[in-house]
Amino acid sequence: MQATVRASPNIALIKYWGKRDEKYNLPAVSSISITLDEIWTETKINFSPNYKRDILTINNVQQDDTRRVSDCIDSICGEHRNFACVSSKCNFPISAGLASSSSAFSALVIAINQAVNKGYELQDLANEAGKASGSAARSMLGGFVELENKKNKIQINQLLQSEDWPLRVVIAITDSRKKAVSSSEGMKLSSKTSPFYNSWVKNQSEDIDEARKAILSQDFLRLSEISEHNCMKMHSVMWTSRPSIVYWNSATIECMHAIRELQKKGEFVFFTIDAGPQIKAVCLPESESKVVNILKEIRGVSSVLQSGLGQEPQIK
Ligand code: 2P0
Repeated sequence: MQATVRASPNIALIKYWGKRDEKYNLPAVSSISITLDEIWTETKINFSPNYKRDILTINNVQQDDTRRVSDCIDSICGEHRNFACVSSKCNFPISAGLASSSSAFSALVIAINQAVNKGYELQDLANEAGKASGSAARSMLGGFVELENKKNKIQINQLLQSEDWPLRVVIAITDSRKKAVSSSEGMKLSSKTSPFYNSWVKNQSEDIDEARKAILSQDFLRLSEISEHNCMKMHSVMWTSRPSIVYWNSATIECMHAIRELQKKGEFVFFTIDAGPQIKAVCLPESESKVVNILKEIRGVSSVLQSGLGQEPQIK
C-alpha cells in the first residue's frame, strides 16, 4: 500500500490556456510540450487504516489544504478508501511558473495506481492527472508530447523520444516567489474577458499542426518561430484580460531581447514563458553555453537552471 514515483515537469511549446469544462478540467485547446529531466518532484504515498485523514507534506512542510490531492486519490480509488500520507519533494521553486503541478500530479497518479494496484492504463491515468492539473497529463510521457483534445477526454501522444532530438533548456529565474494569480484563476478570467480569447482557441490547431511538423522533421528554426509566436499569443490573451494579467517583470523582457540578439548572431535558441516571470530558453546543445553566459549576467536573473529532455515518470 505504498509507492514512490519521481516525475519531471514539462514546458509547453504550444500552450494550454483556457478550459472547456471546469468540472473535469478539460482544456479548451490542445498543446505540445517537452518533458525535462534534471528537475523533478518525488512523491511517496502510503495508505493506512491508522490515518484519520489525508496528510500532505511538500518539501517537509505539512500543508493545511489537502483538497486537490484528496480529490485526486478519491477519483482513482473511490471514496471508500484508507486515508493516505503523501510526501512530496521538489528540487526547484514551486508555484512560480515552472510547472511544479505537472510533475507533482503526474507522480501522484502513478504512485496511487501503483500503491493500490488499480491497474489503470496510461491514458486513463493521464486523464486523472489532467483532472487535477491540465499540464500534468503531458508529464506522463517523456520527450516531445502532444496533448490532444478528444470528445469528453484528452489523449497524450509521444511525438519523439528525448534521445531522438536532445534539445537543452536553460531556465532563467527572475523571481521565485509564488505567483499572484493562479493559472486556473487566470484562465477563467481570460475566457470571460479577453477580446482575443475566441481567436486564440480557434487558431490553436494551426499552431499544433505546424509545431508537430517541425518536431517530426527536427526543424529547429521552424519550431522556434511557431513556439515564440504561440507564447506571445497566449500572453496577449492574458494581457488583454480584465483586470490584465501580466506575469512578466523587467528581467523577463531583458532576457527576451538577449535571446533575440543571440538569434541574430546565428545561435539556435528560442524563448518561451509560462504563467510566471521565468524565461525558458530552448536551444541546441552547441548554443547552450552562450545562452547560459548571456542570461546569467542579466540584472534581475537570480539563478539559471539547465536541463535536458527526460523520460516518463519513474517508479522507485
Ligand atoms: C501550459 N500553463 O501549457 C500553460 C502555459 C501555464 C501557461 O498549463 O488550471 O497549473 O491546474 O489545469 O496545470 C498551467 O497549468 O493549470 C499551464 P490547471 P496548470 O503549460
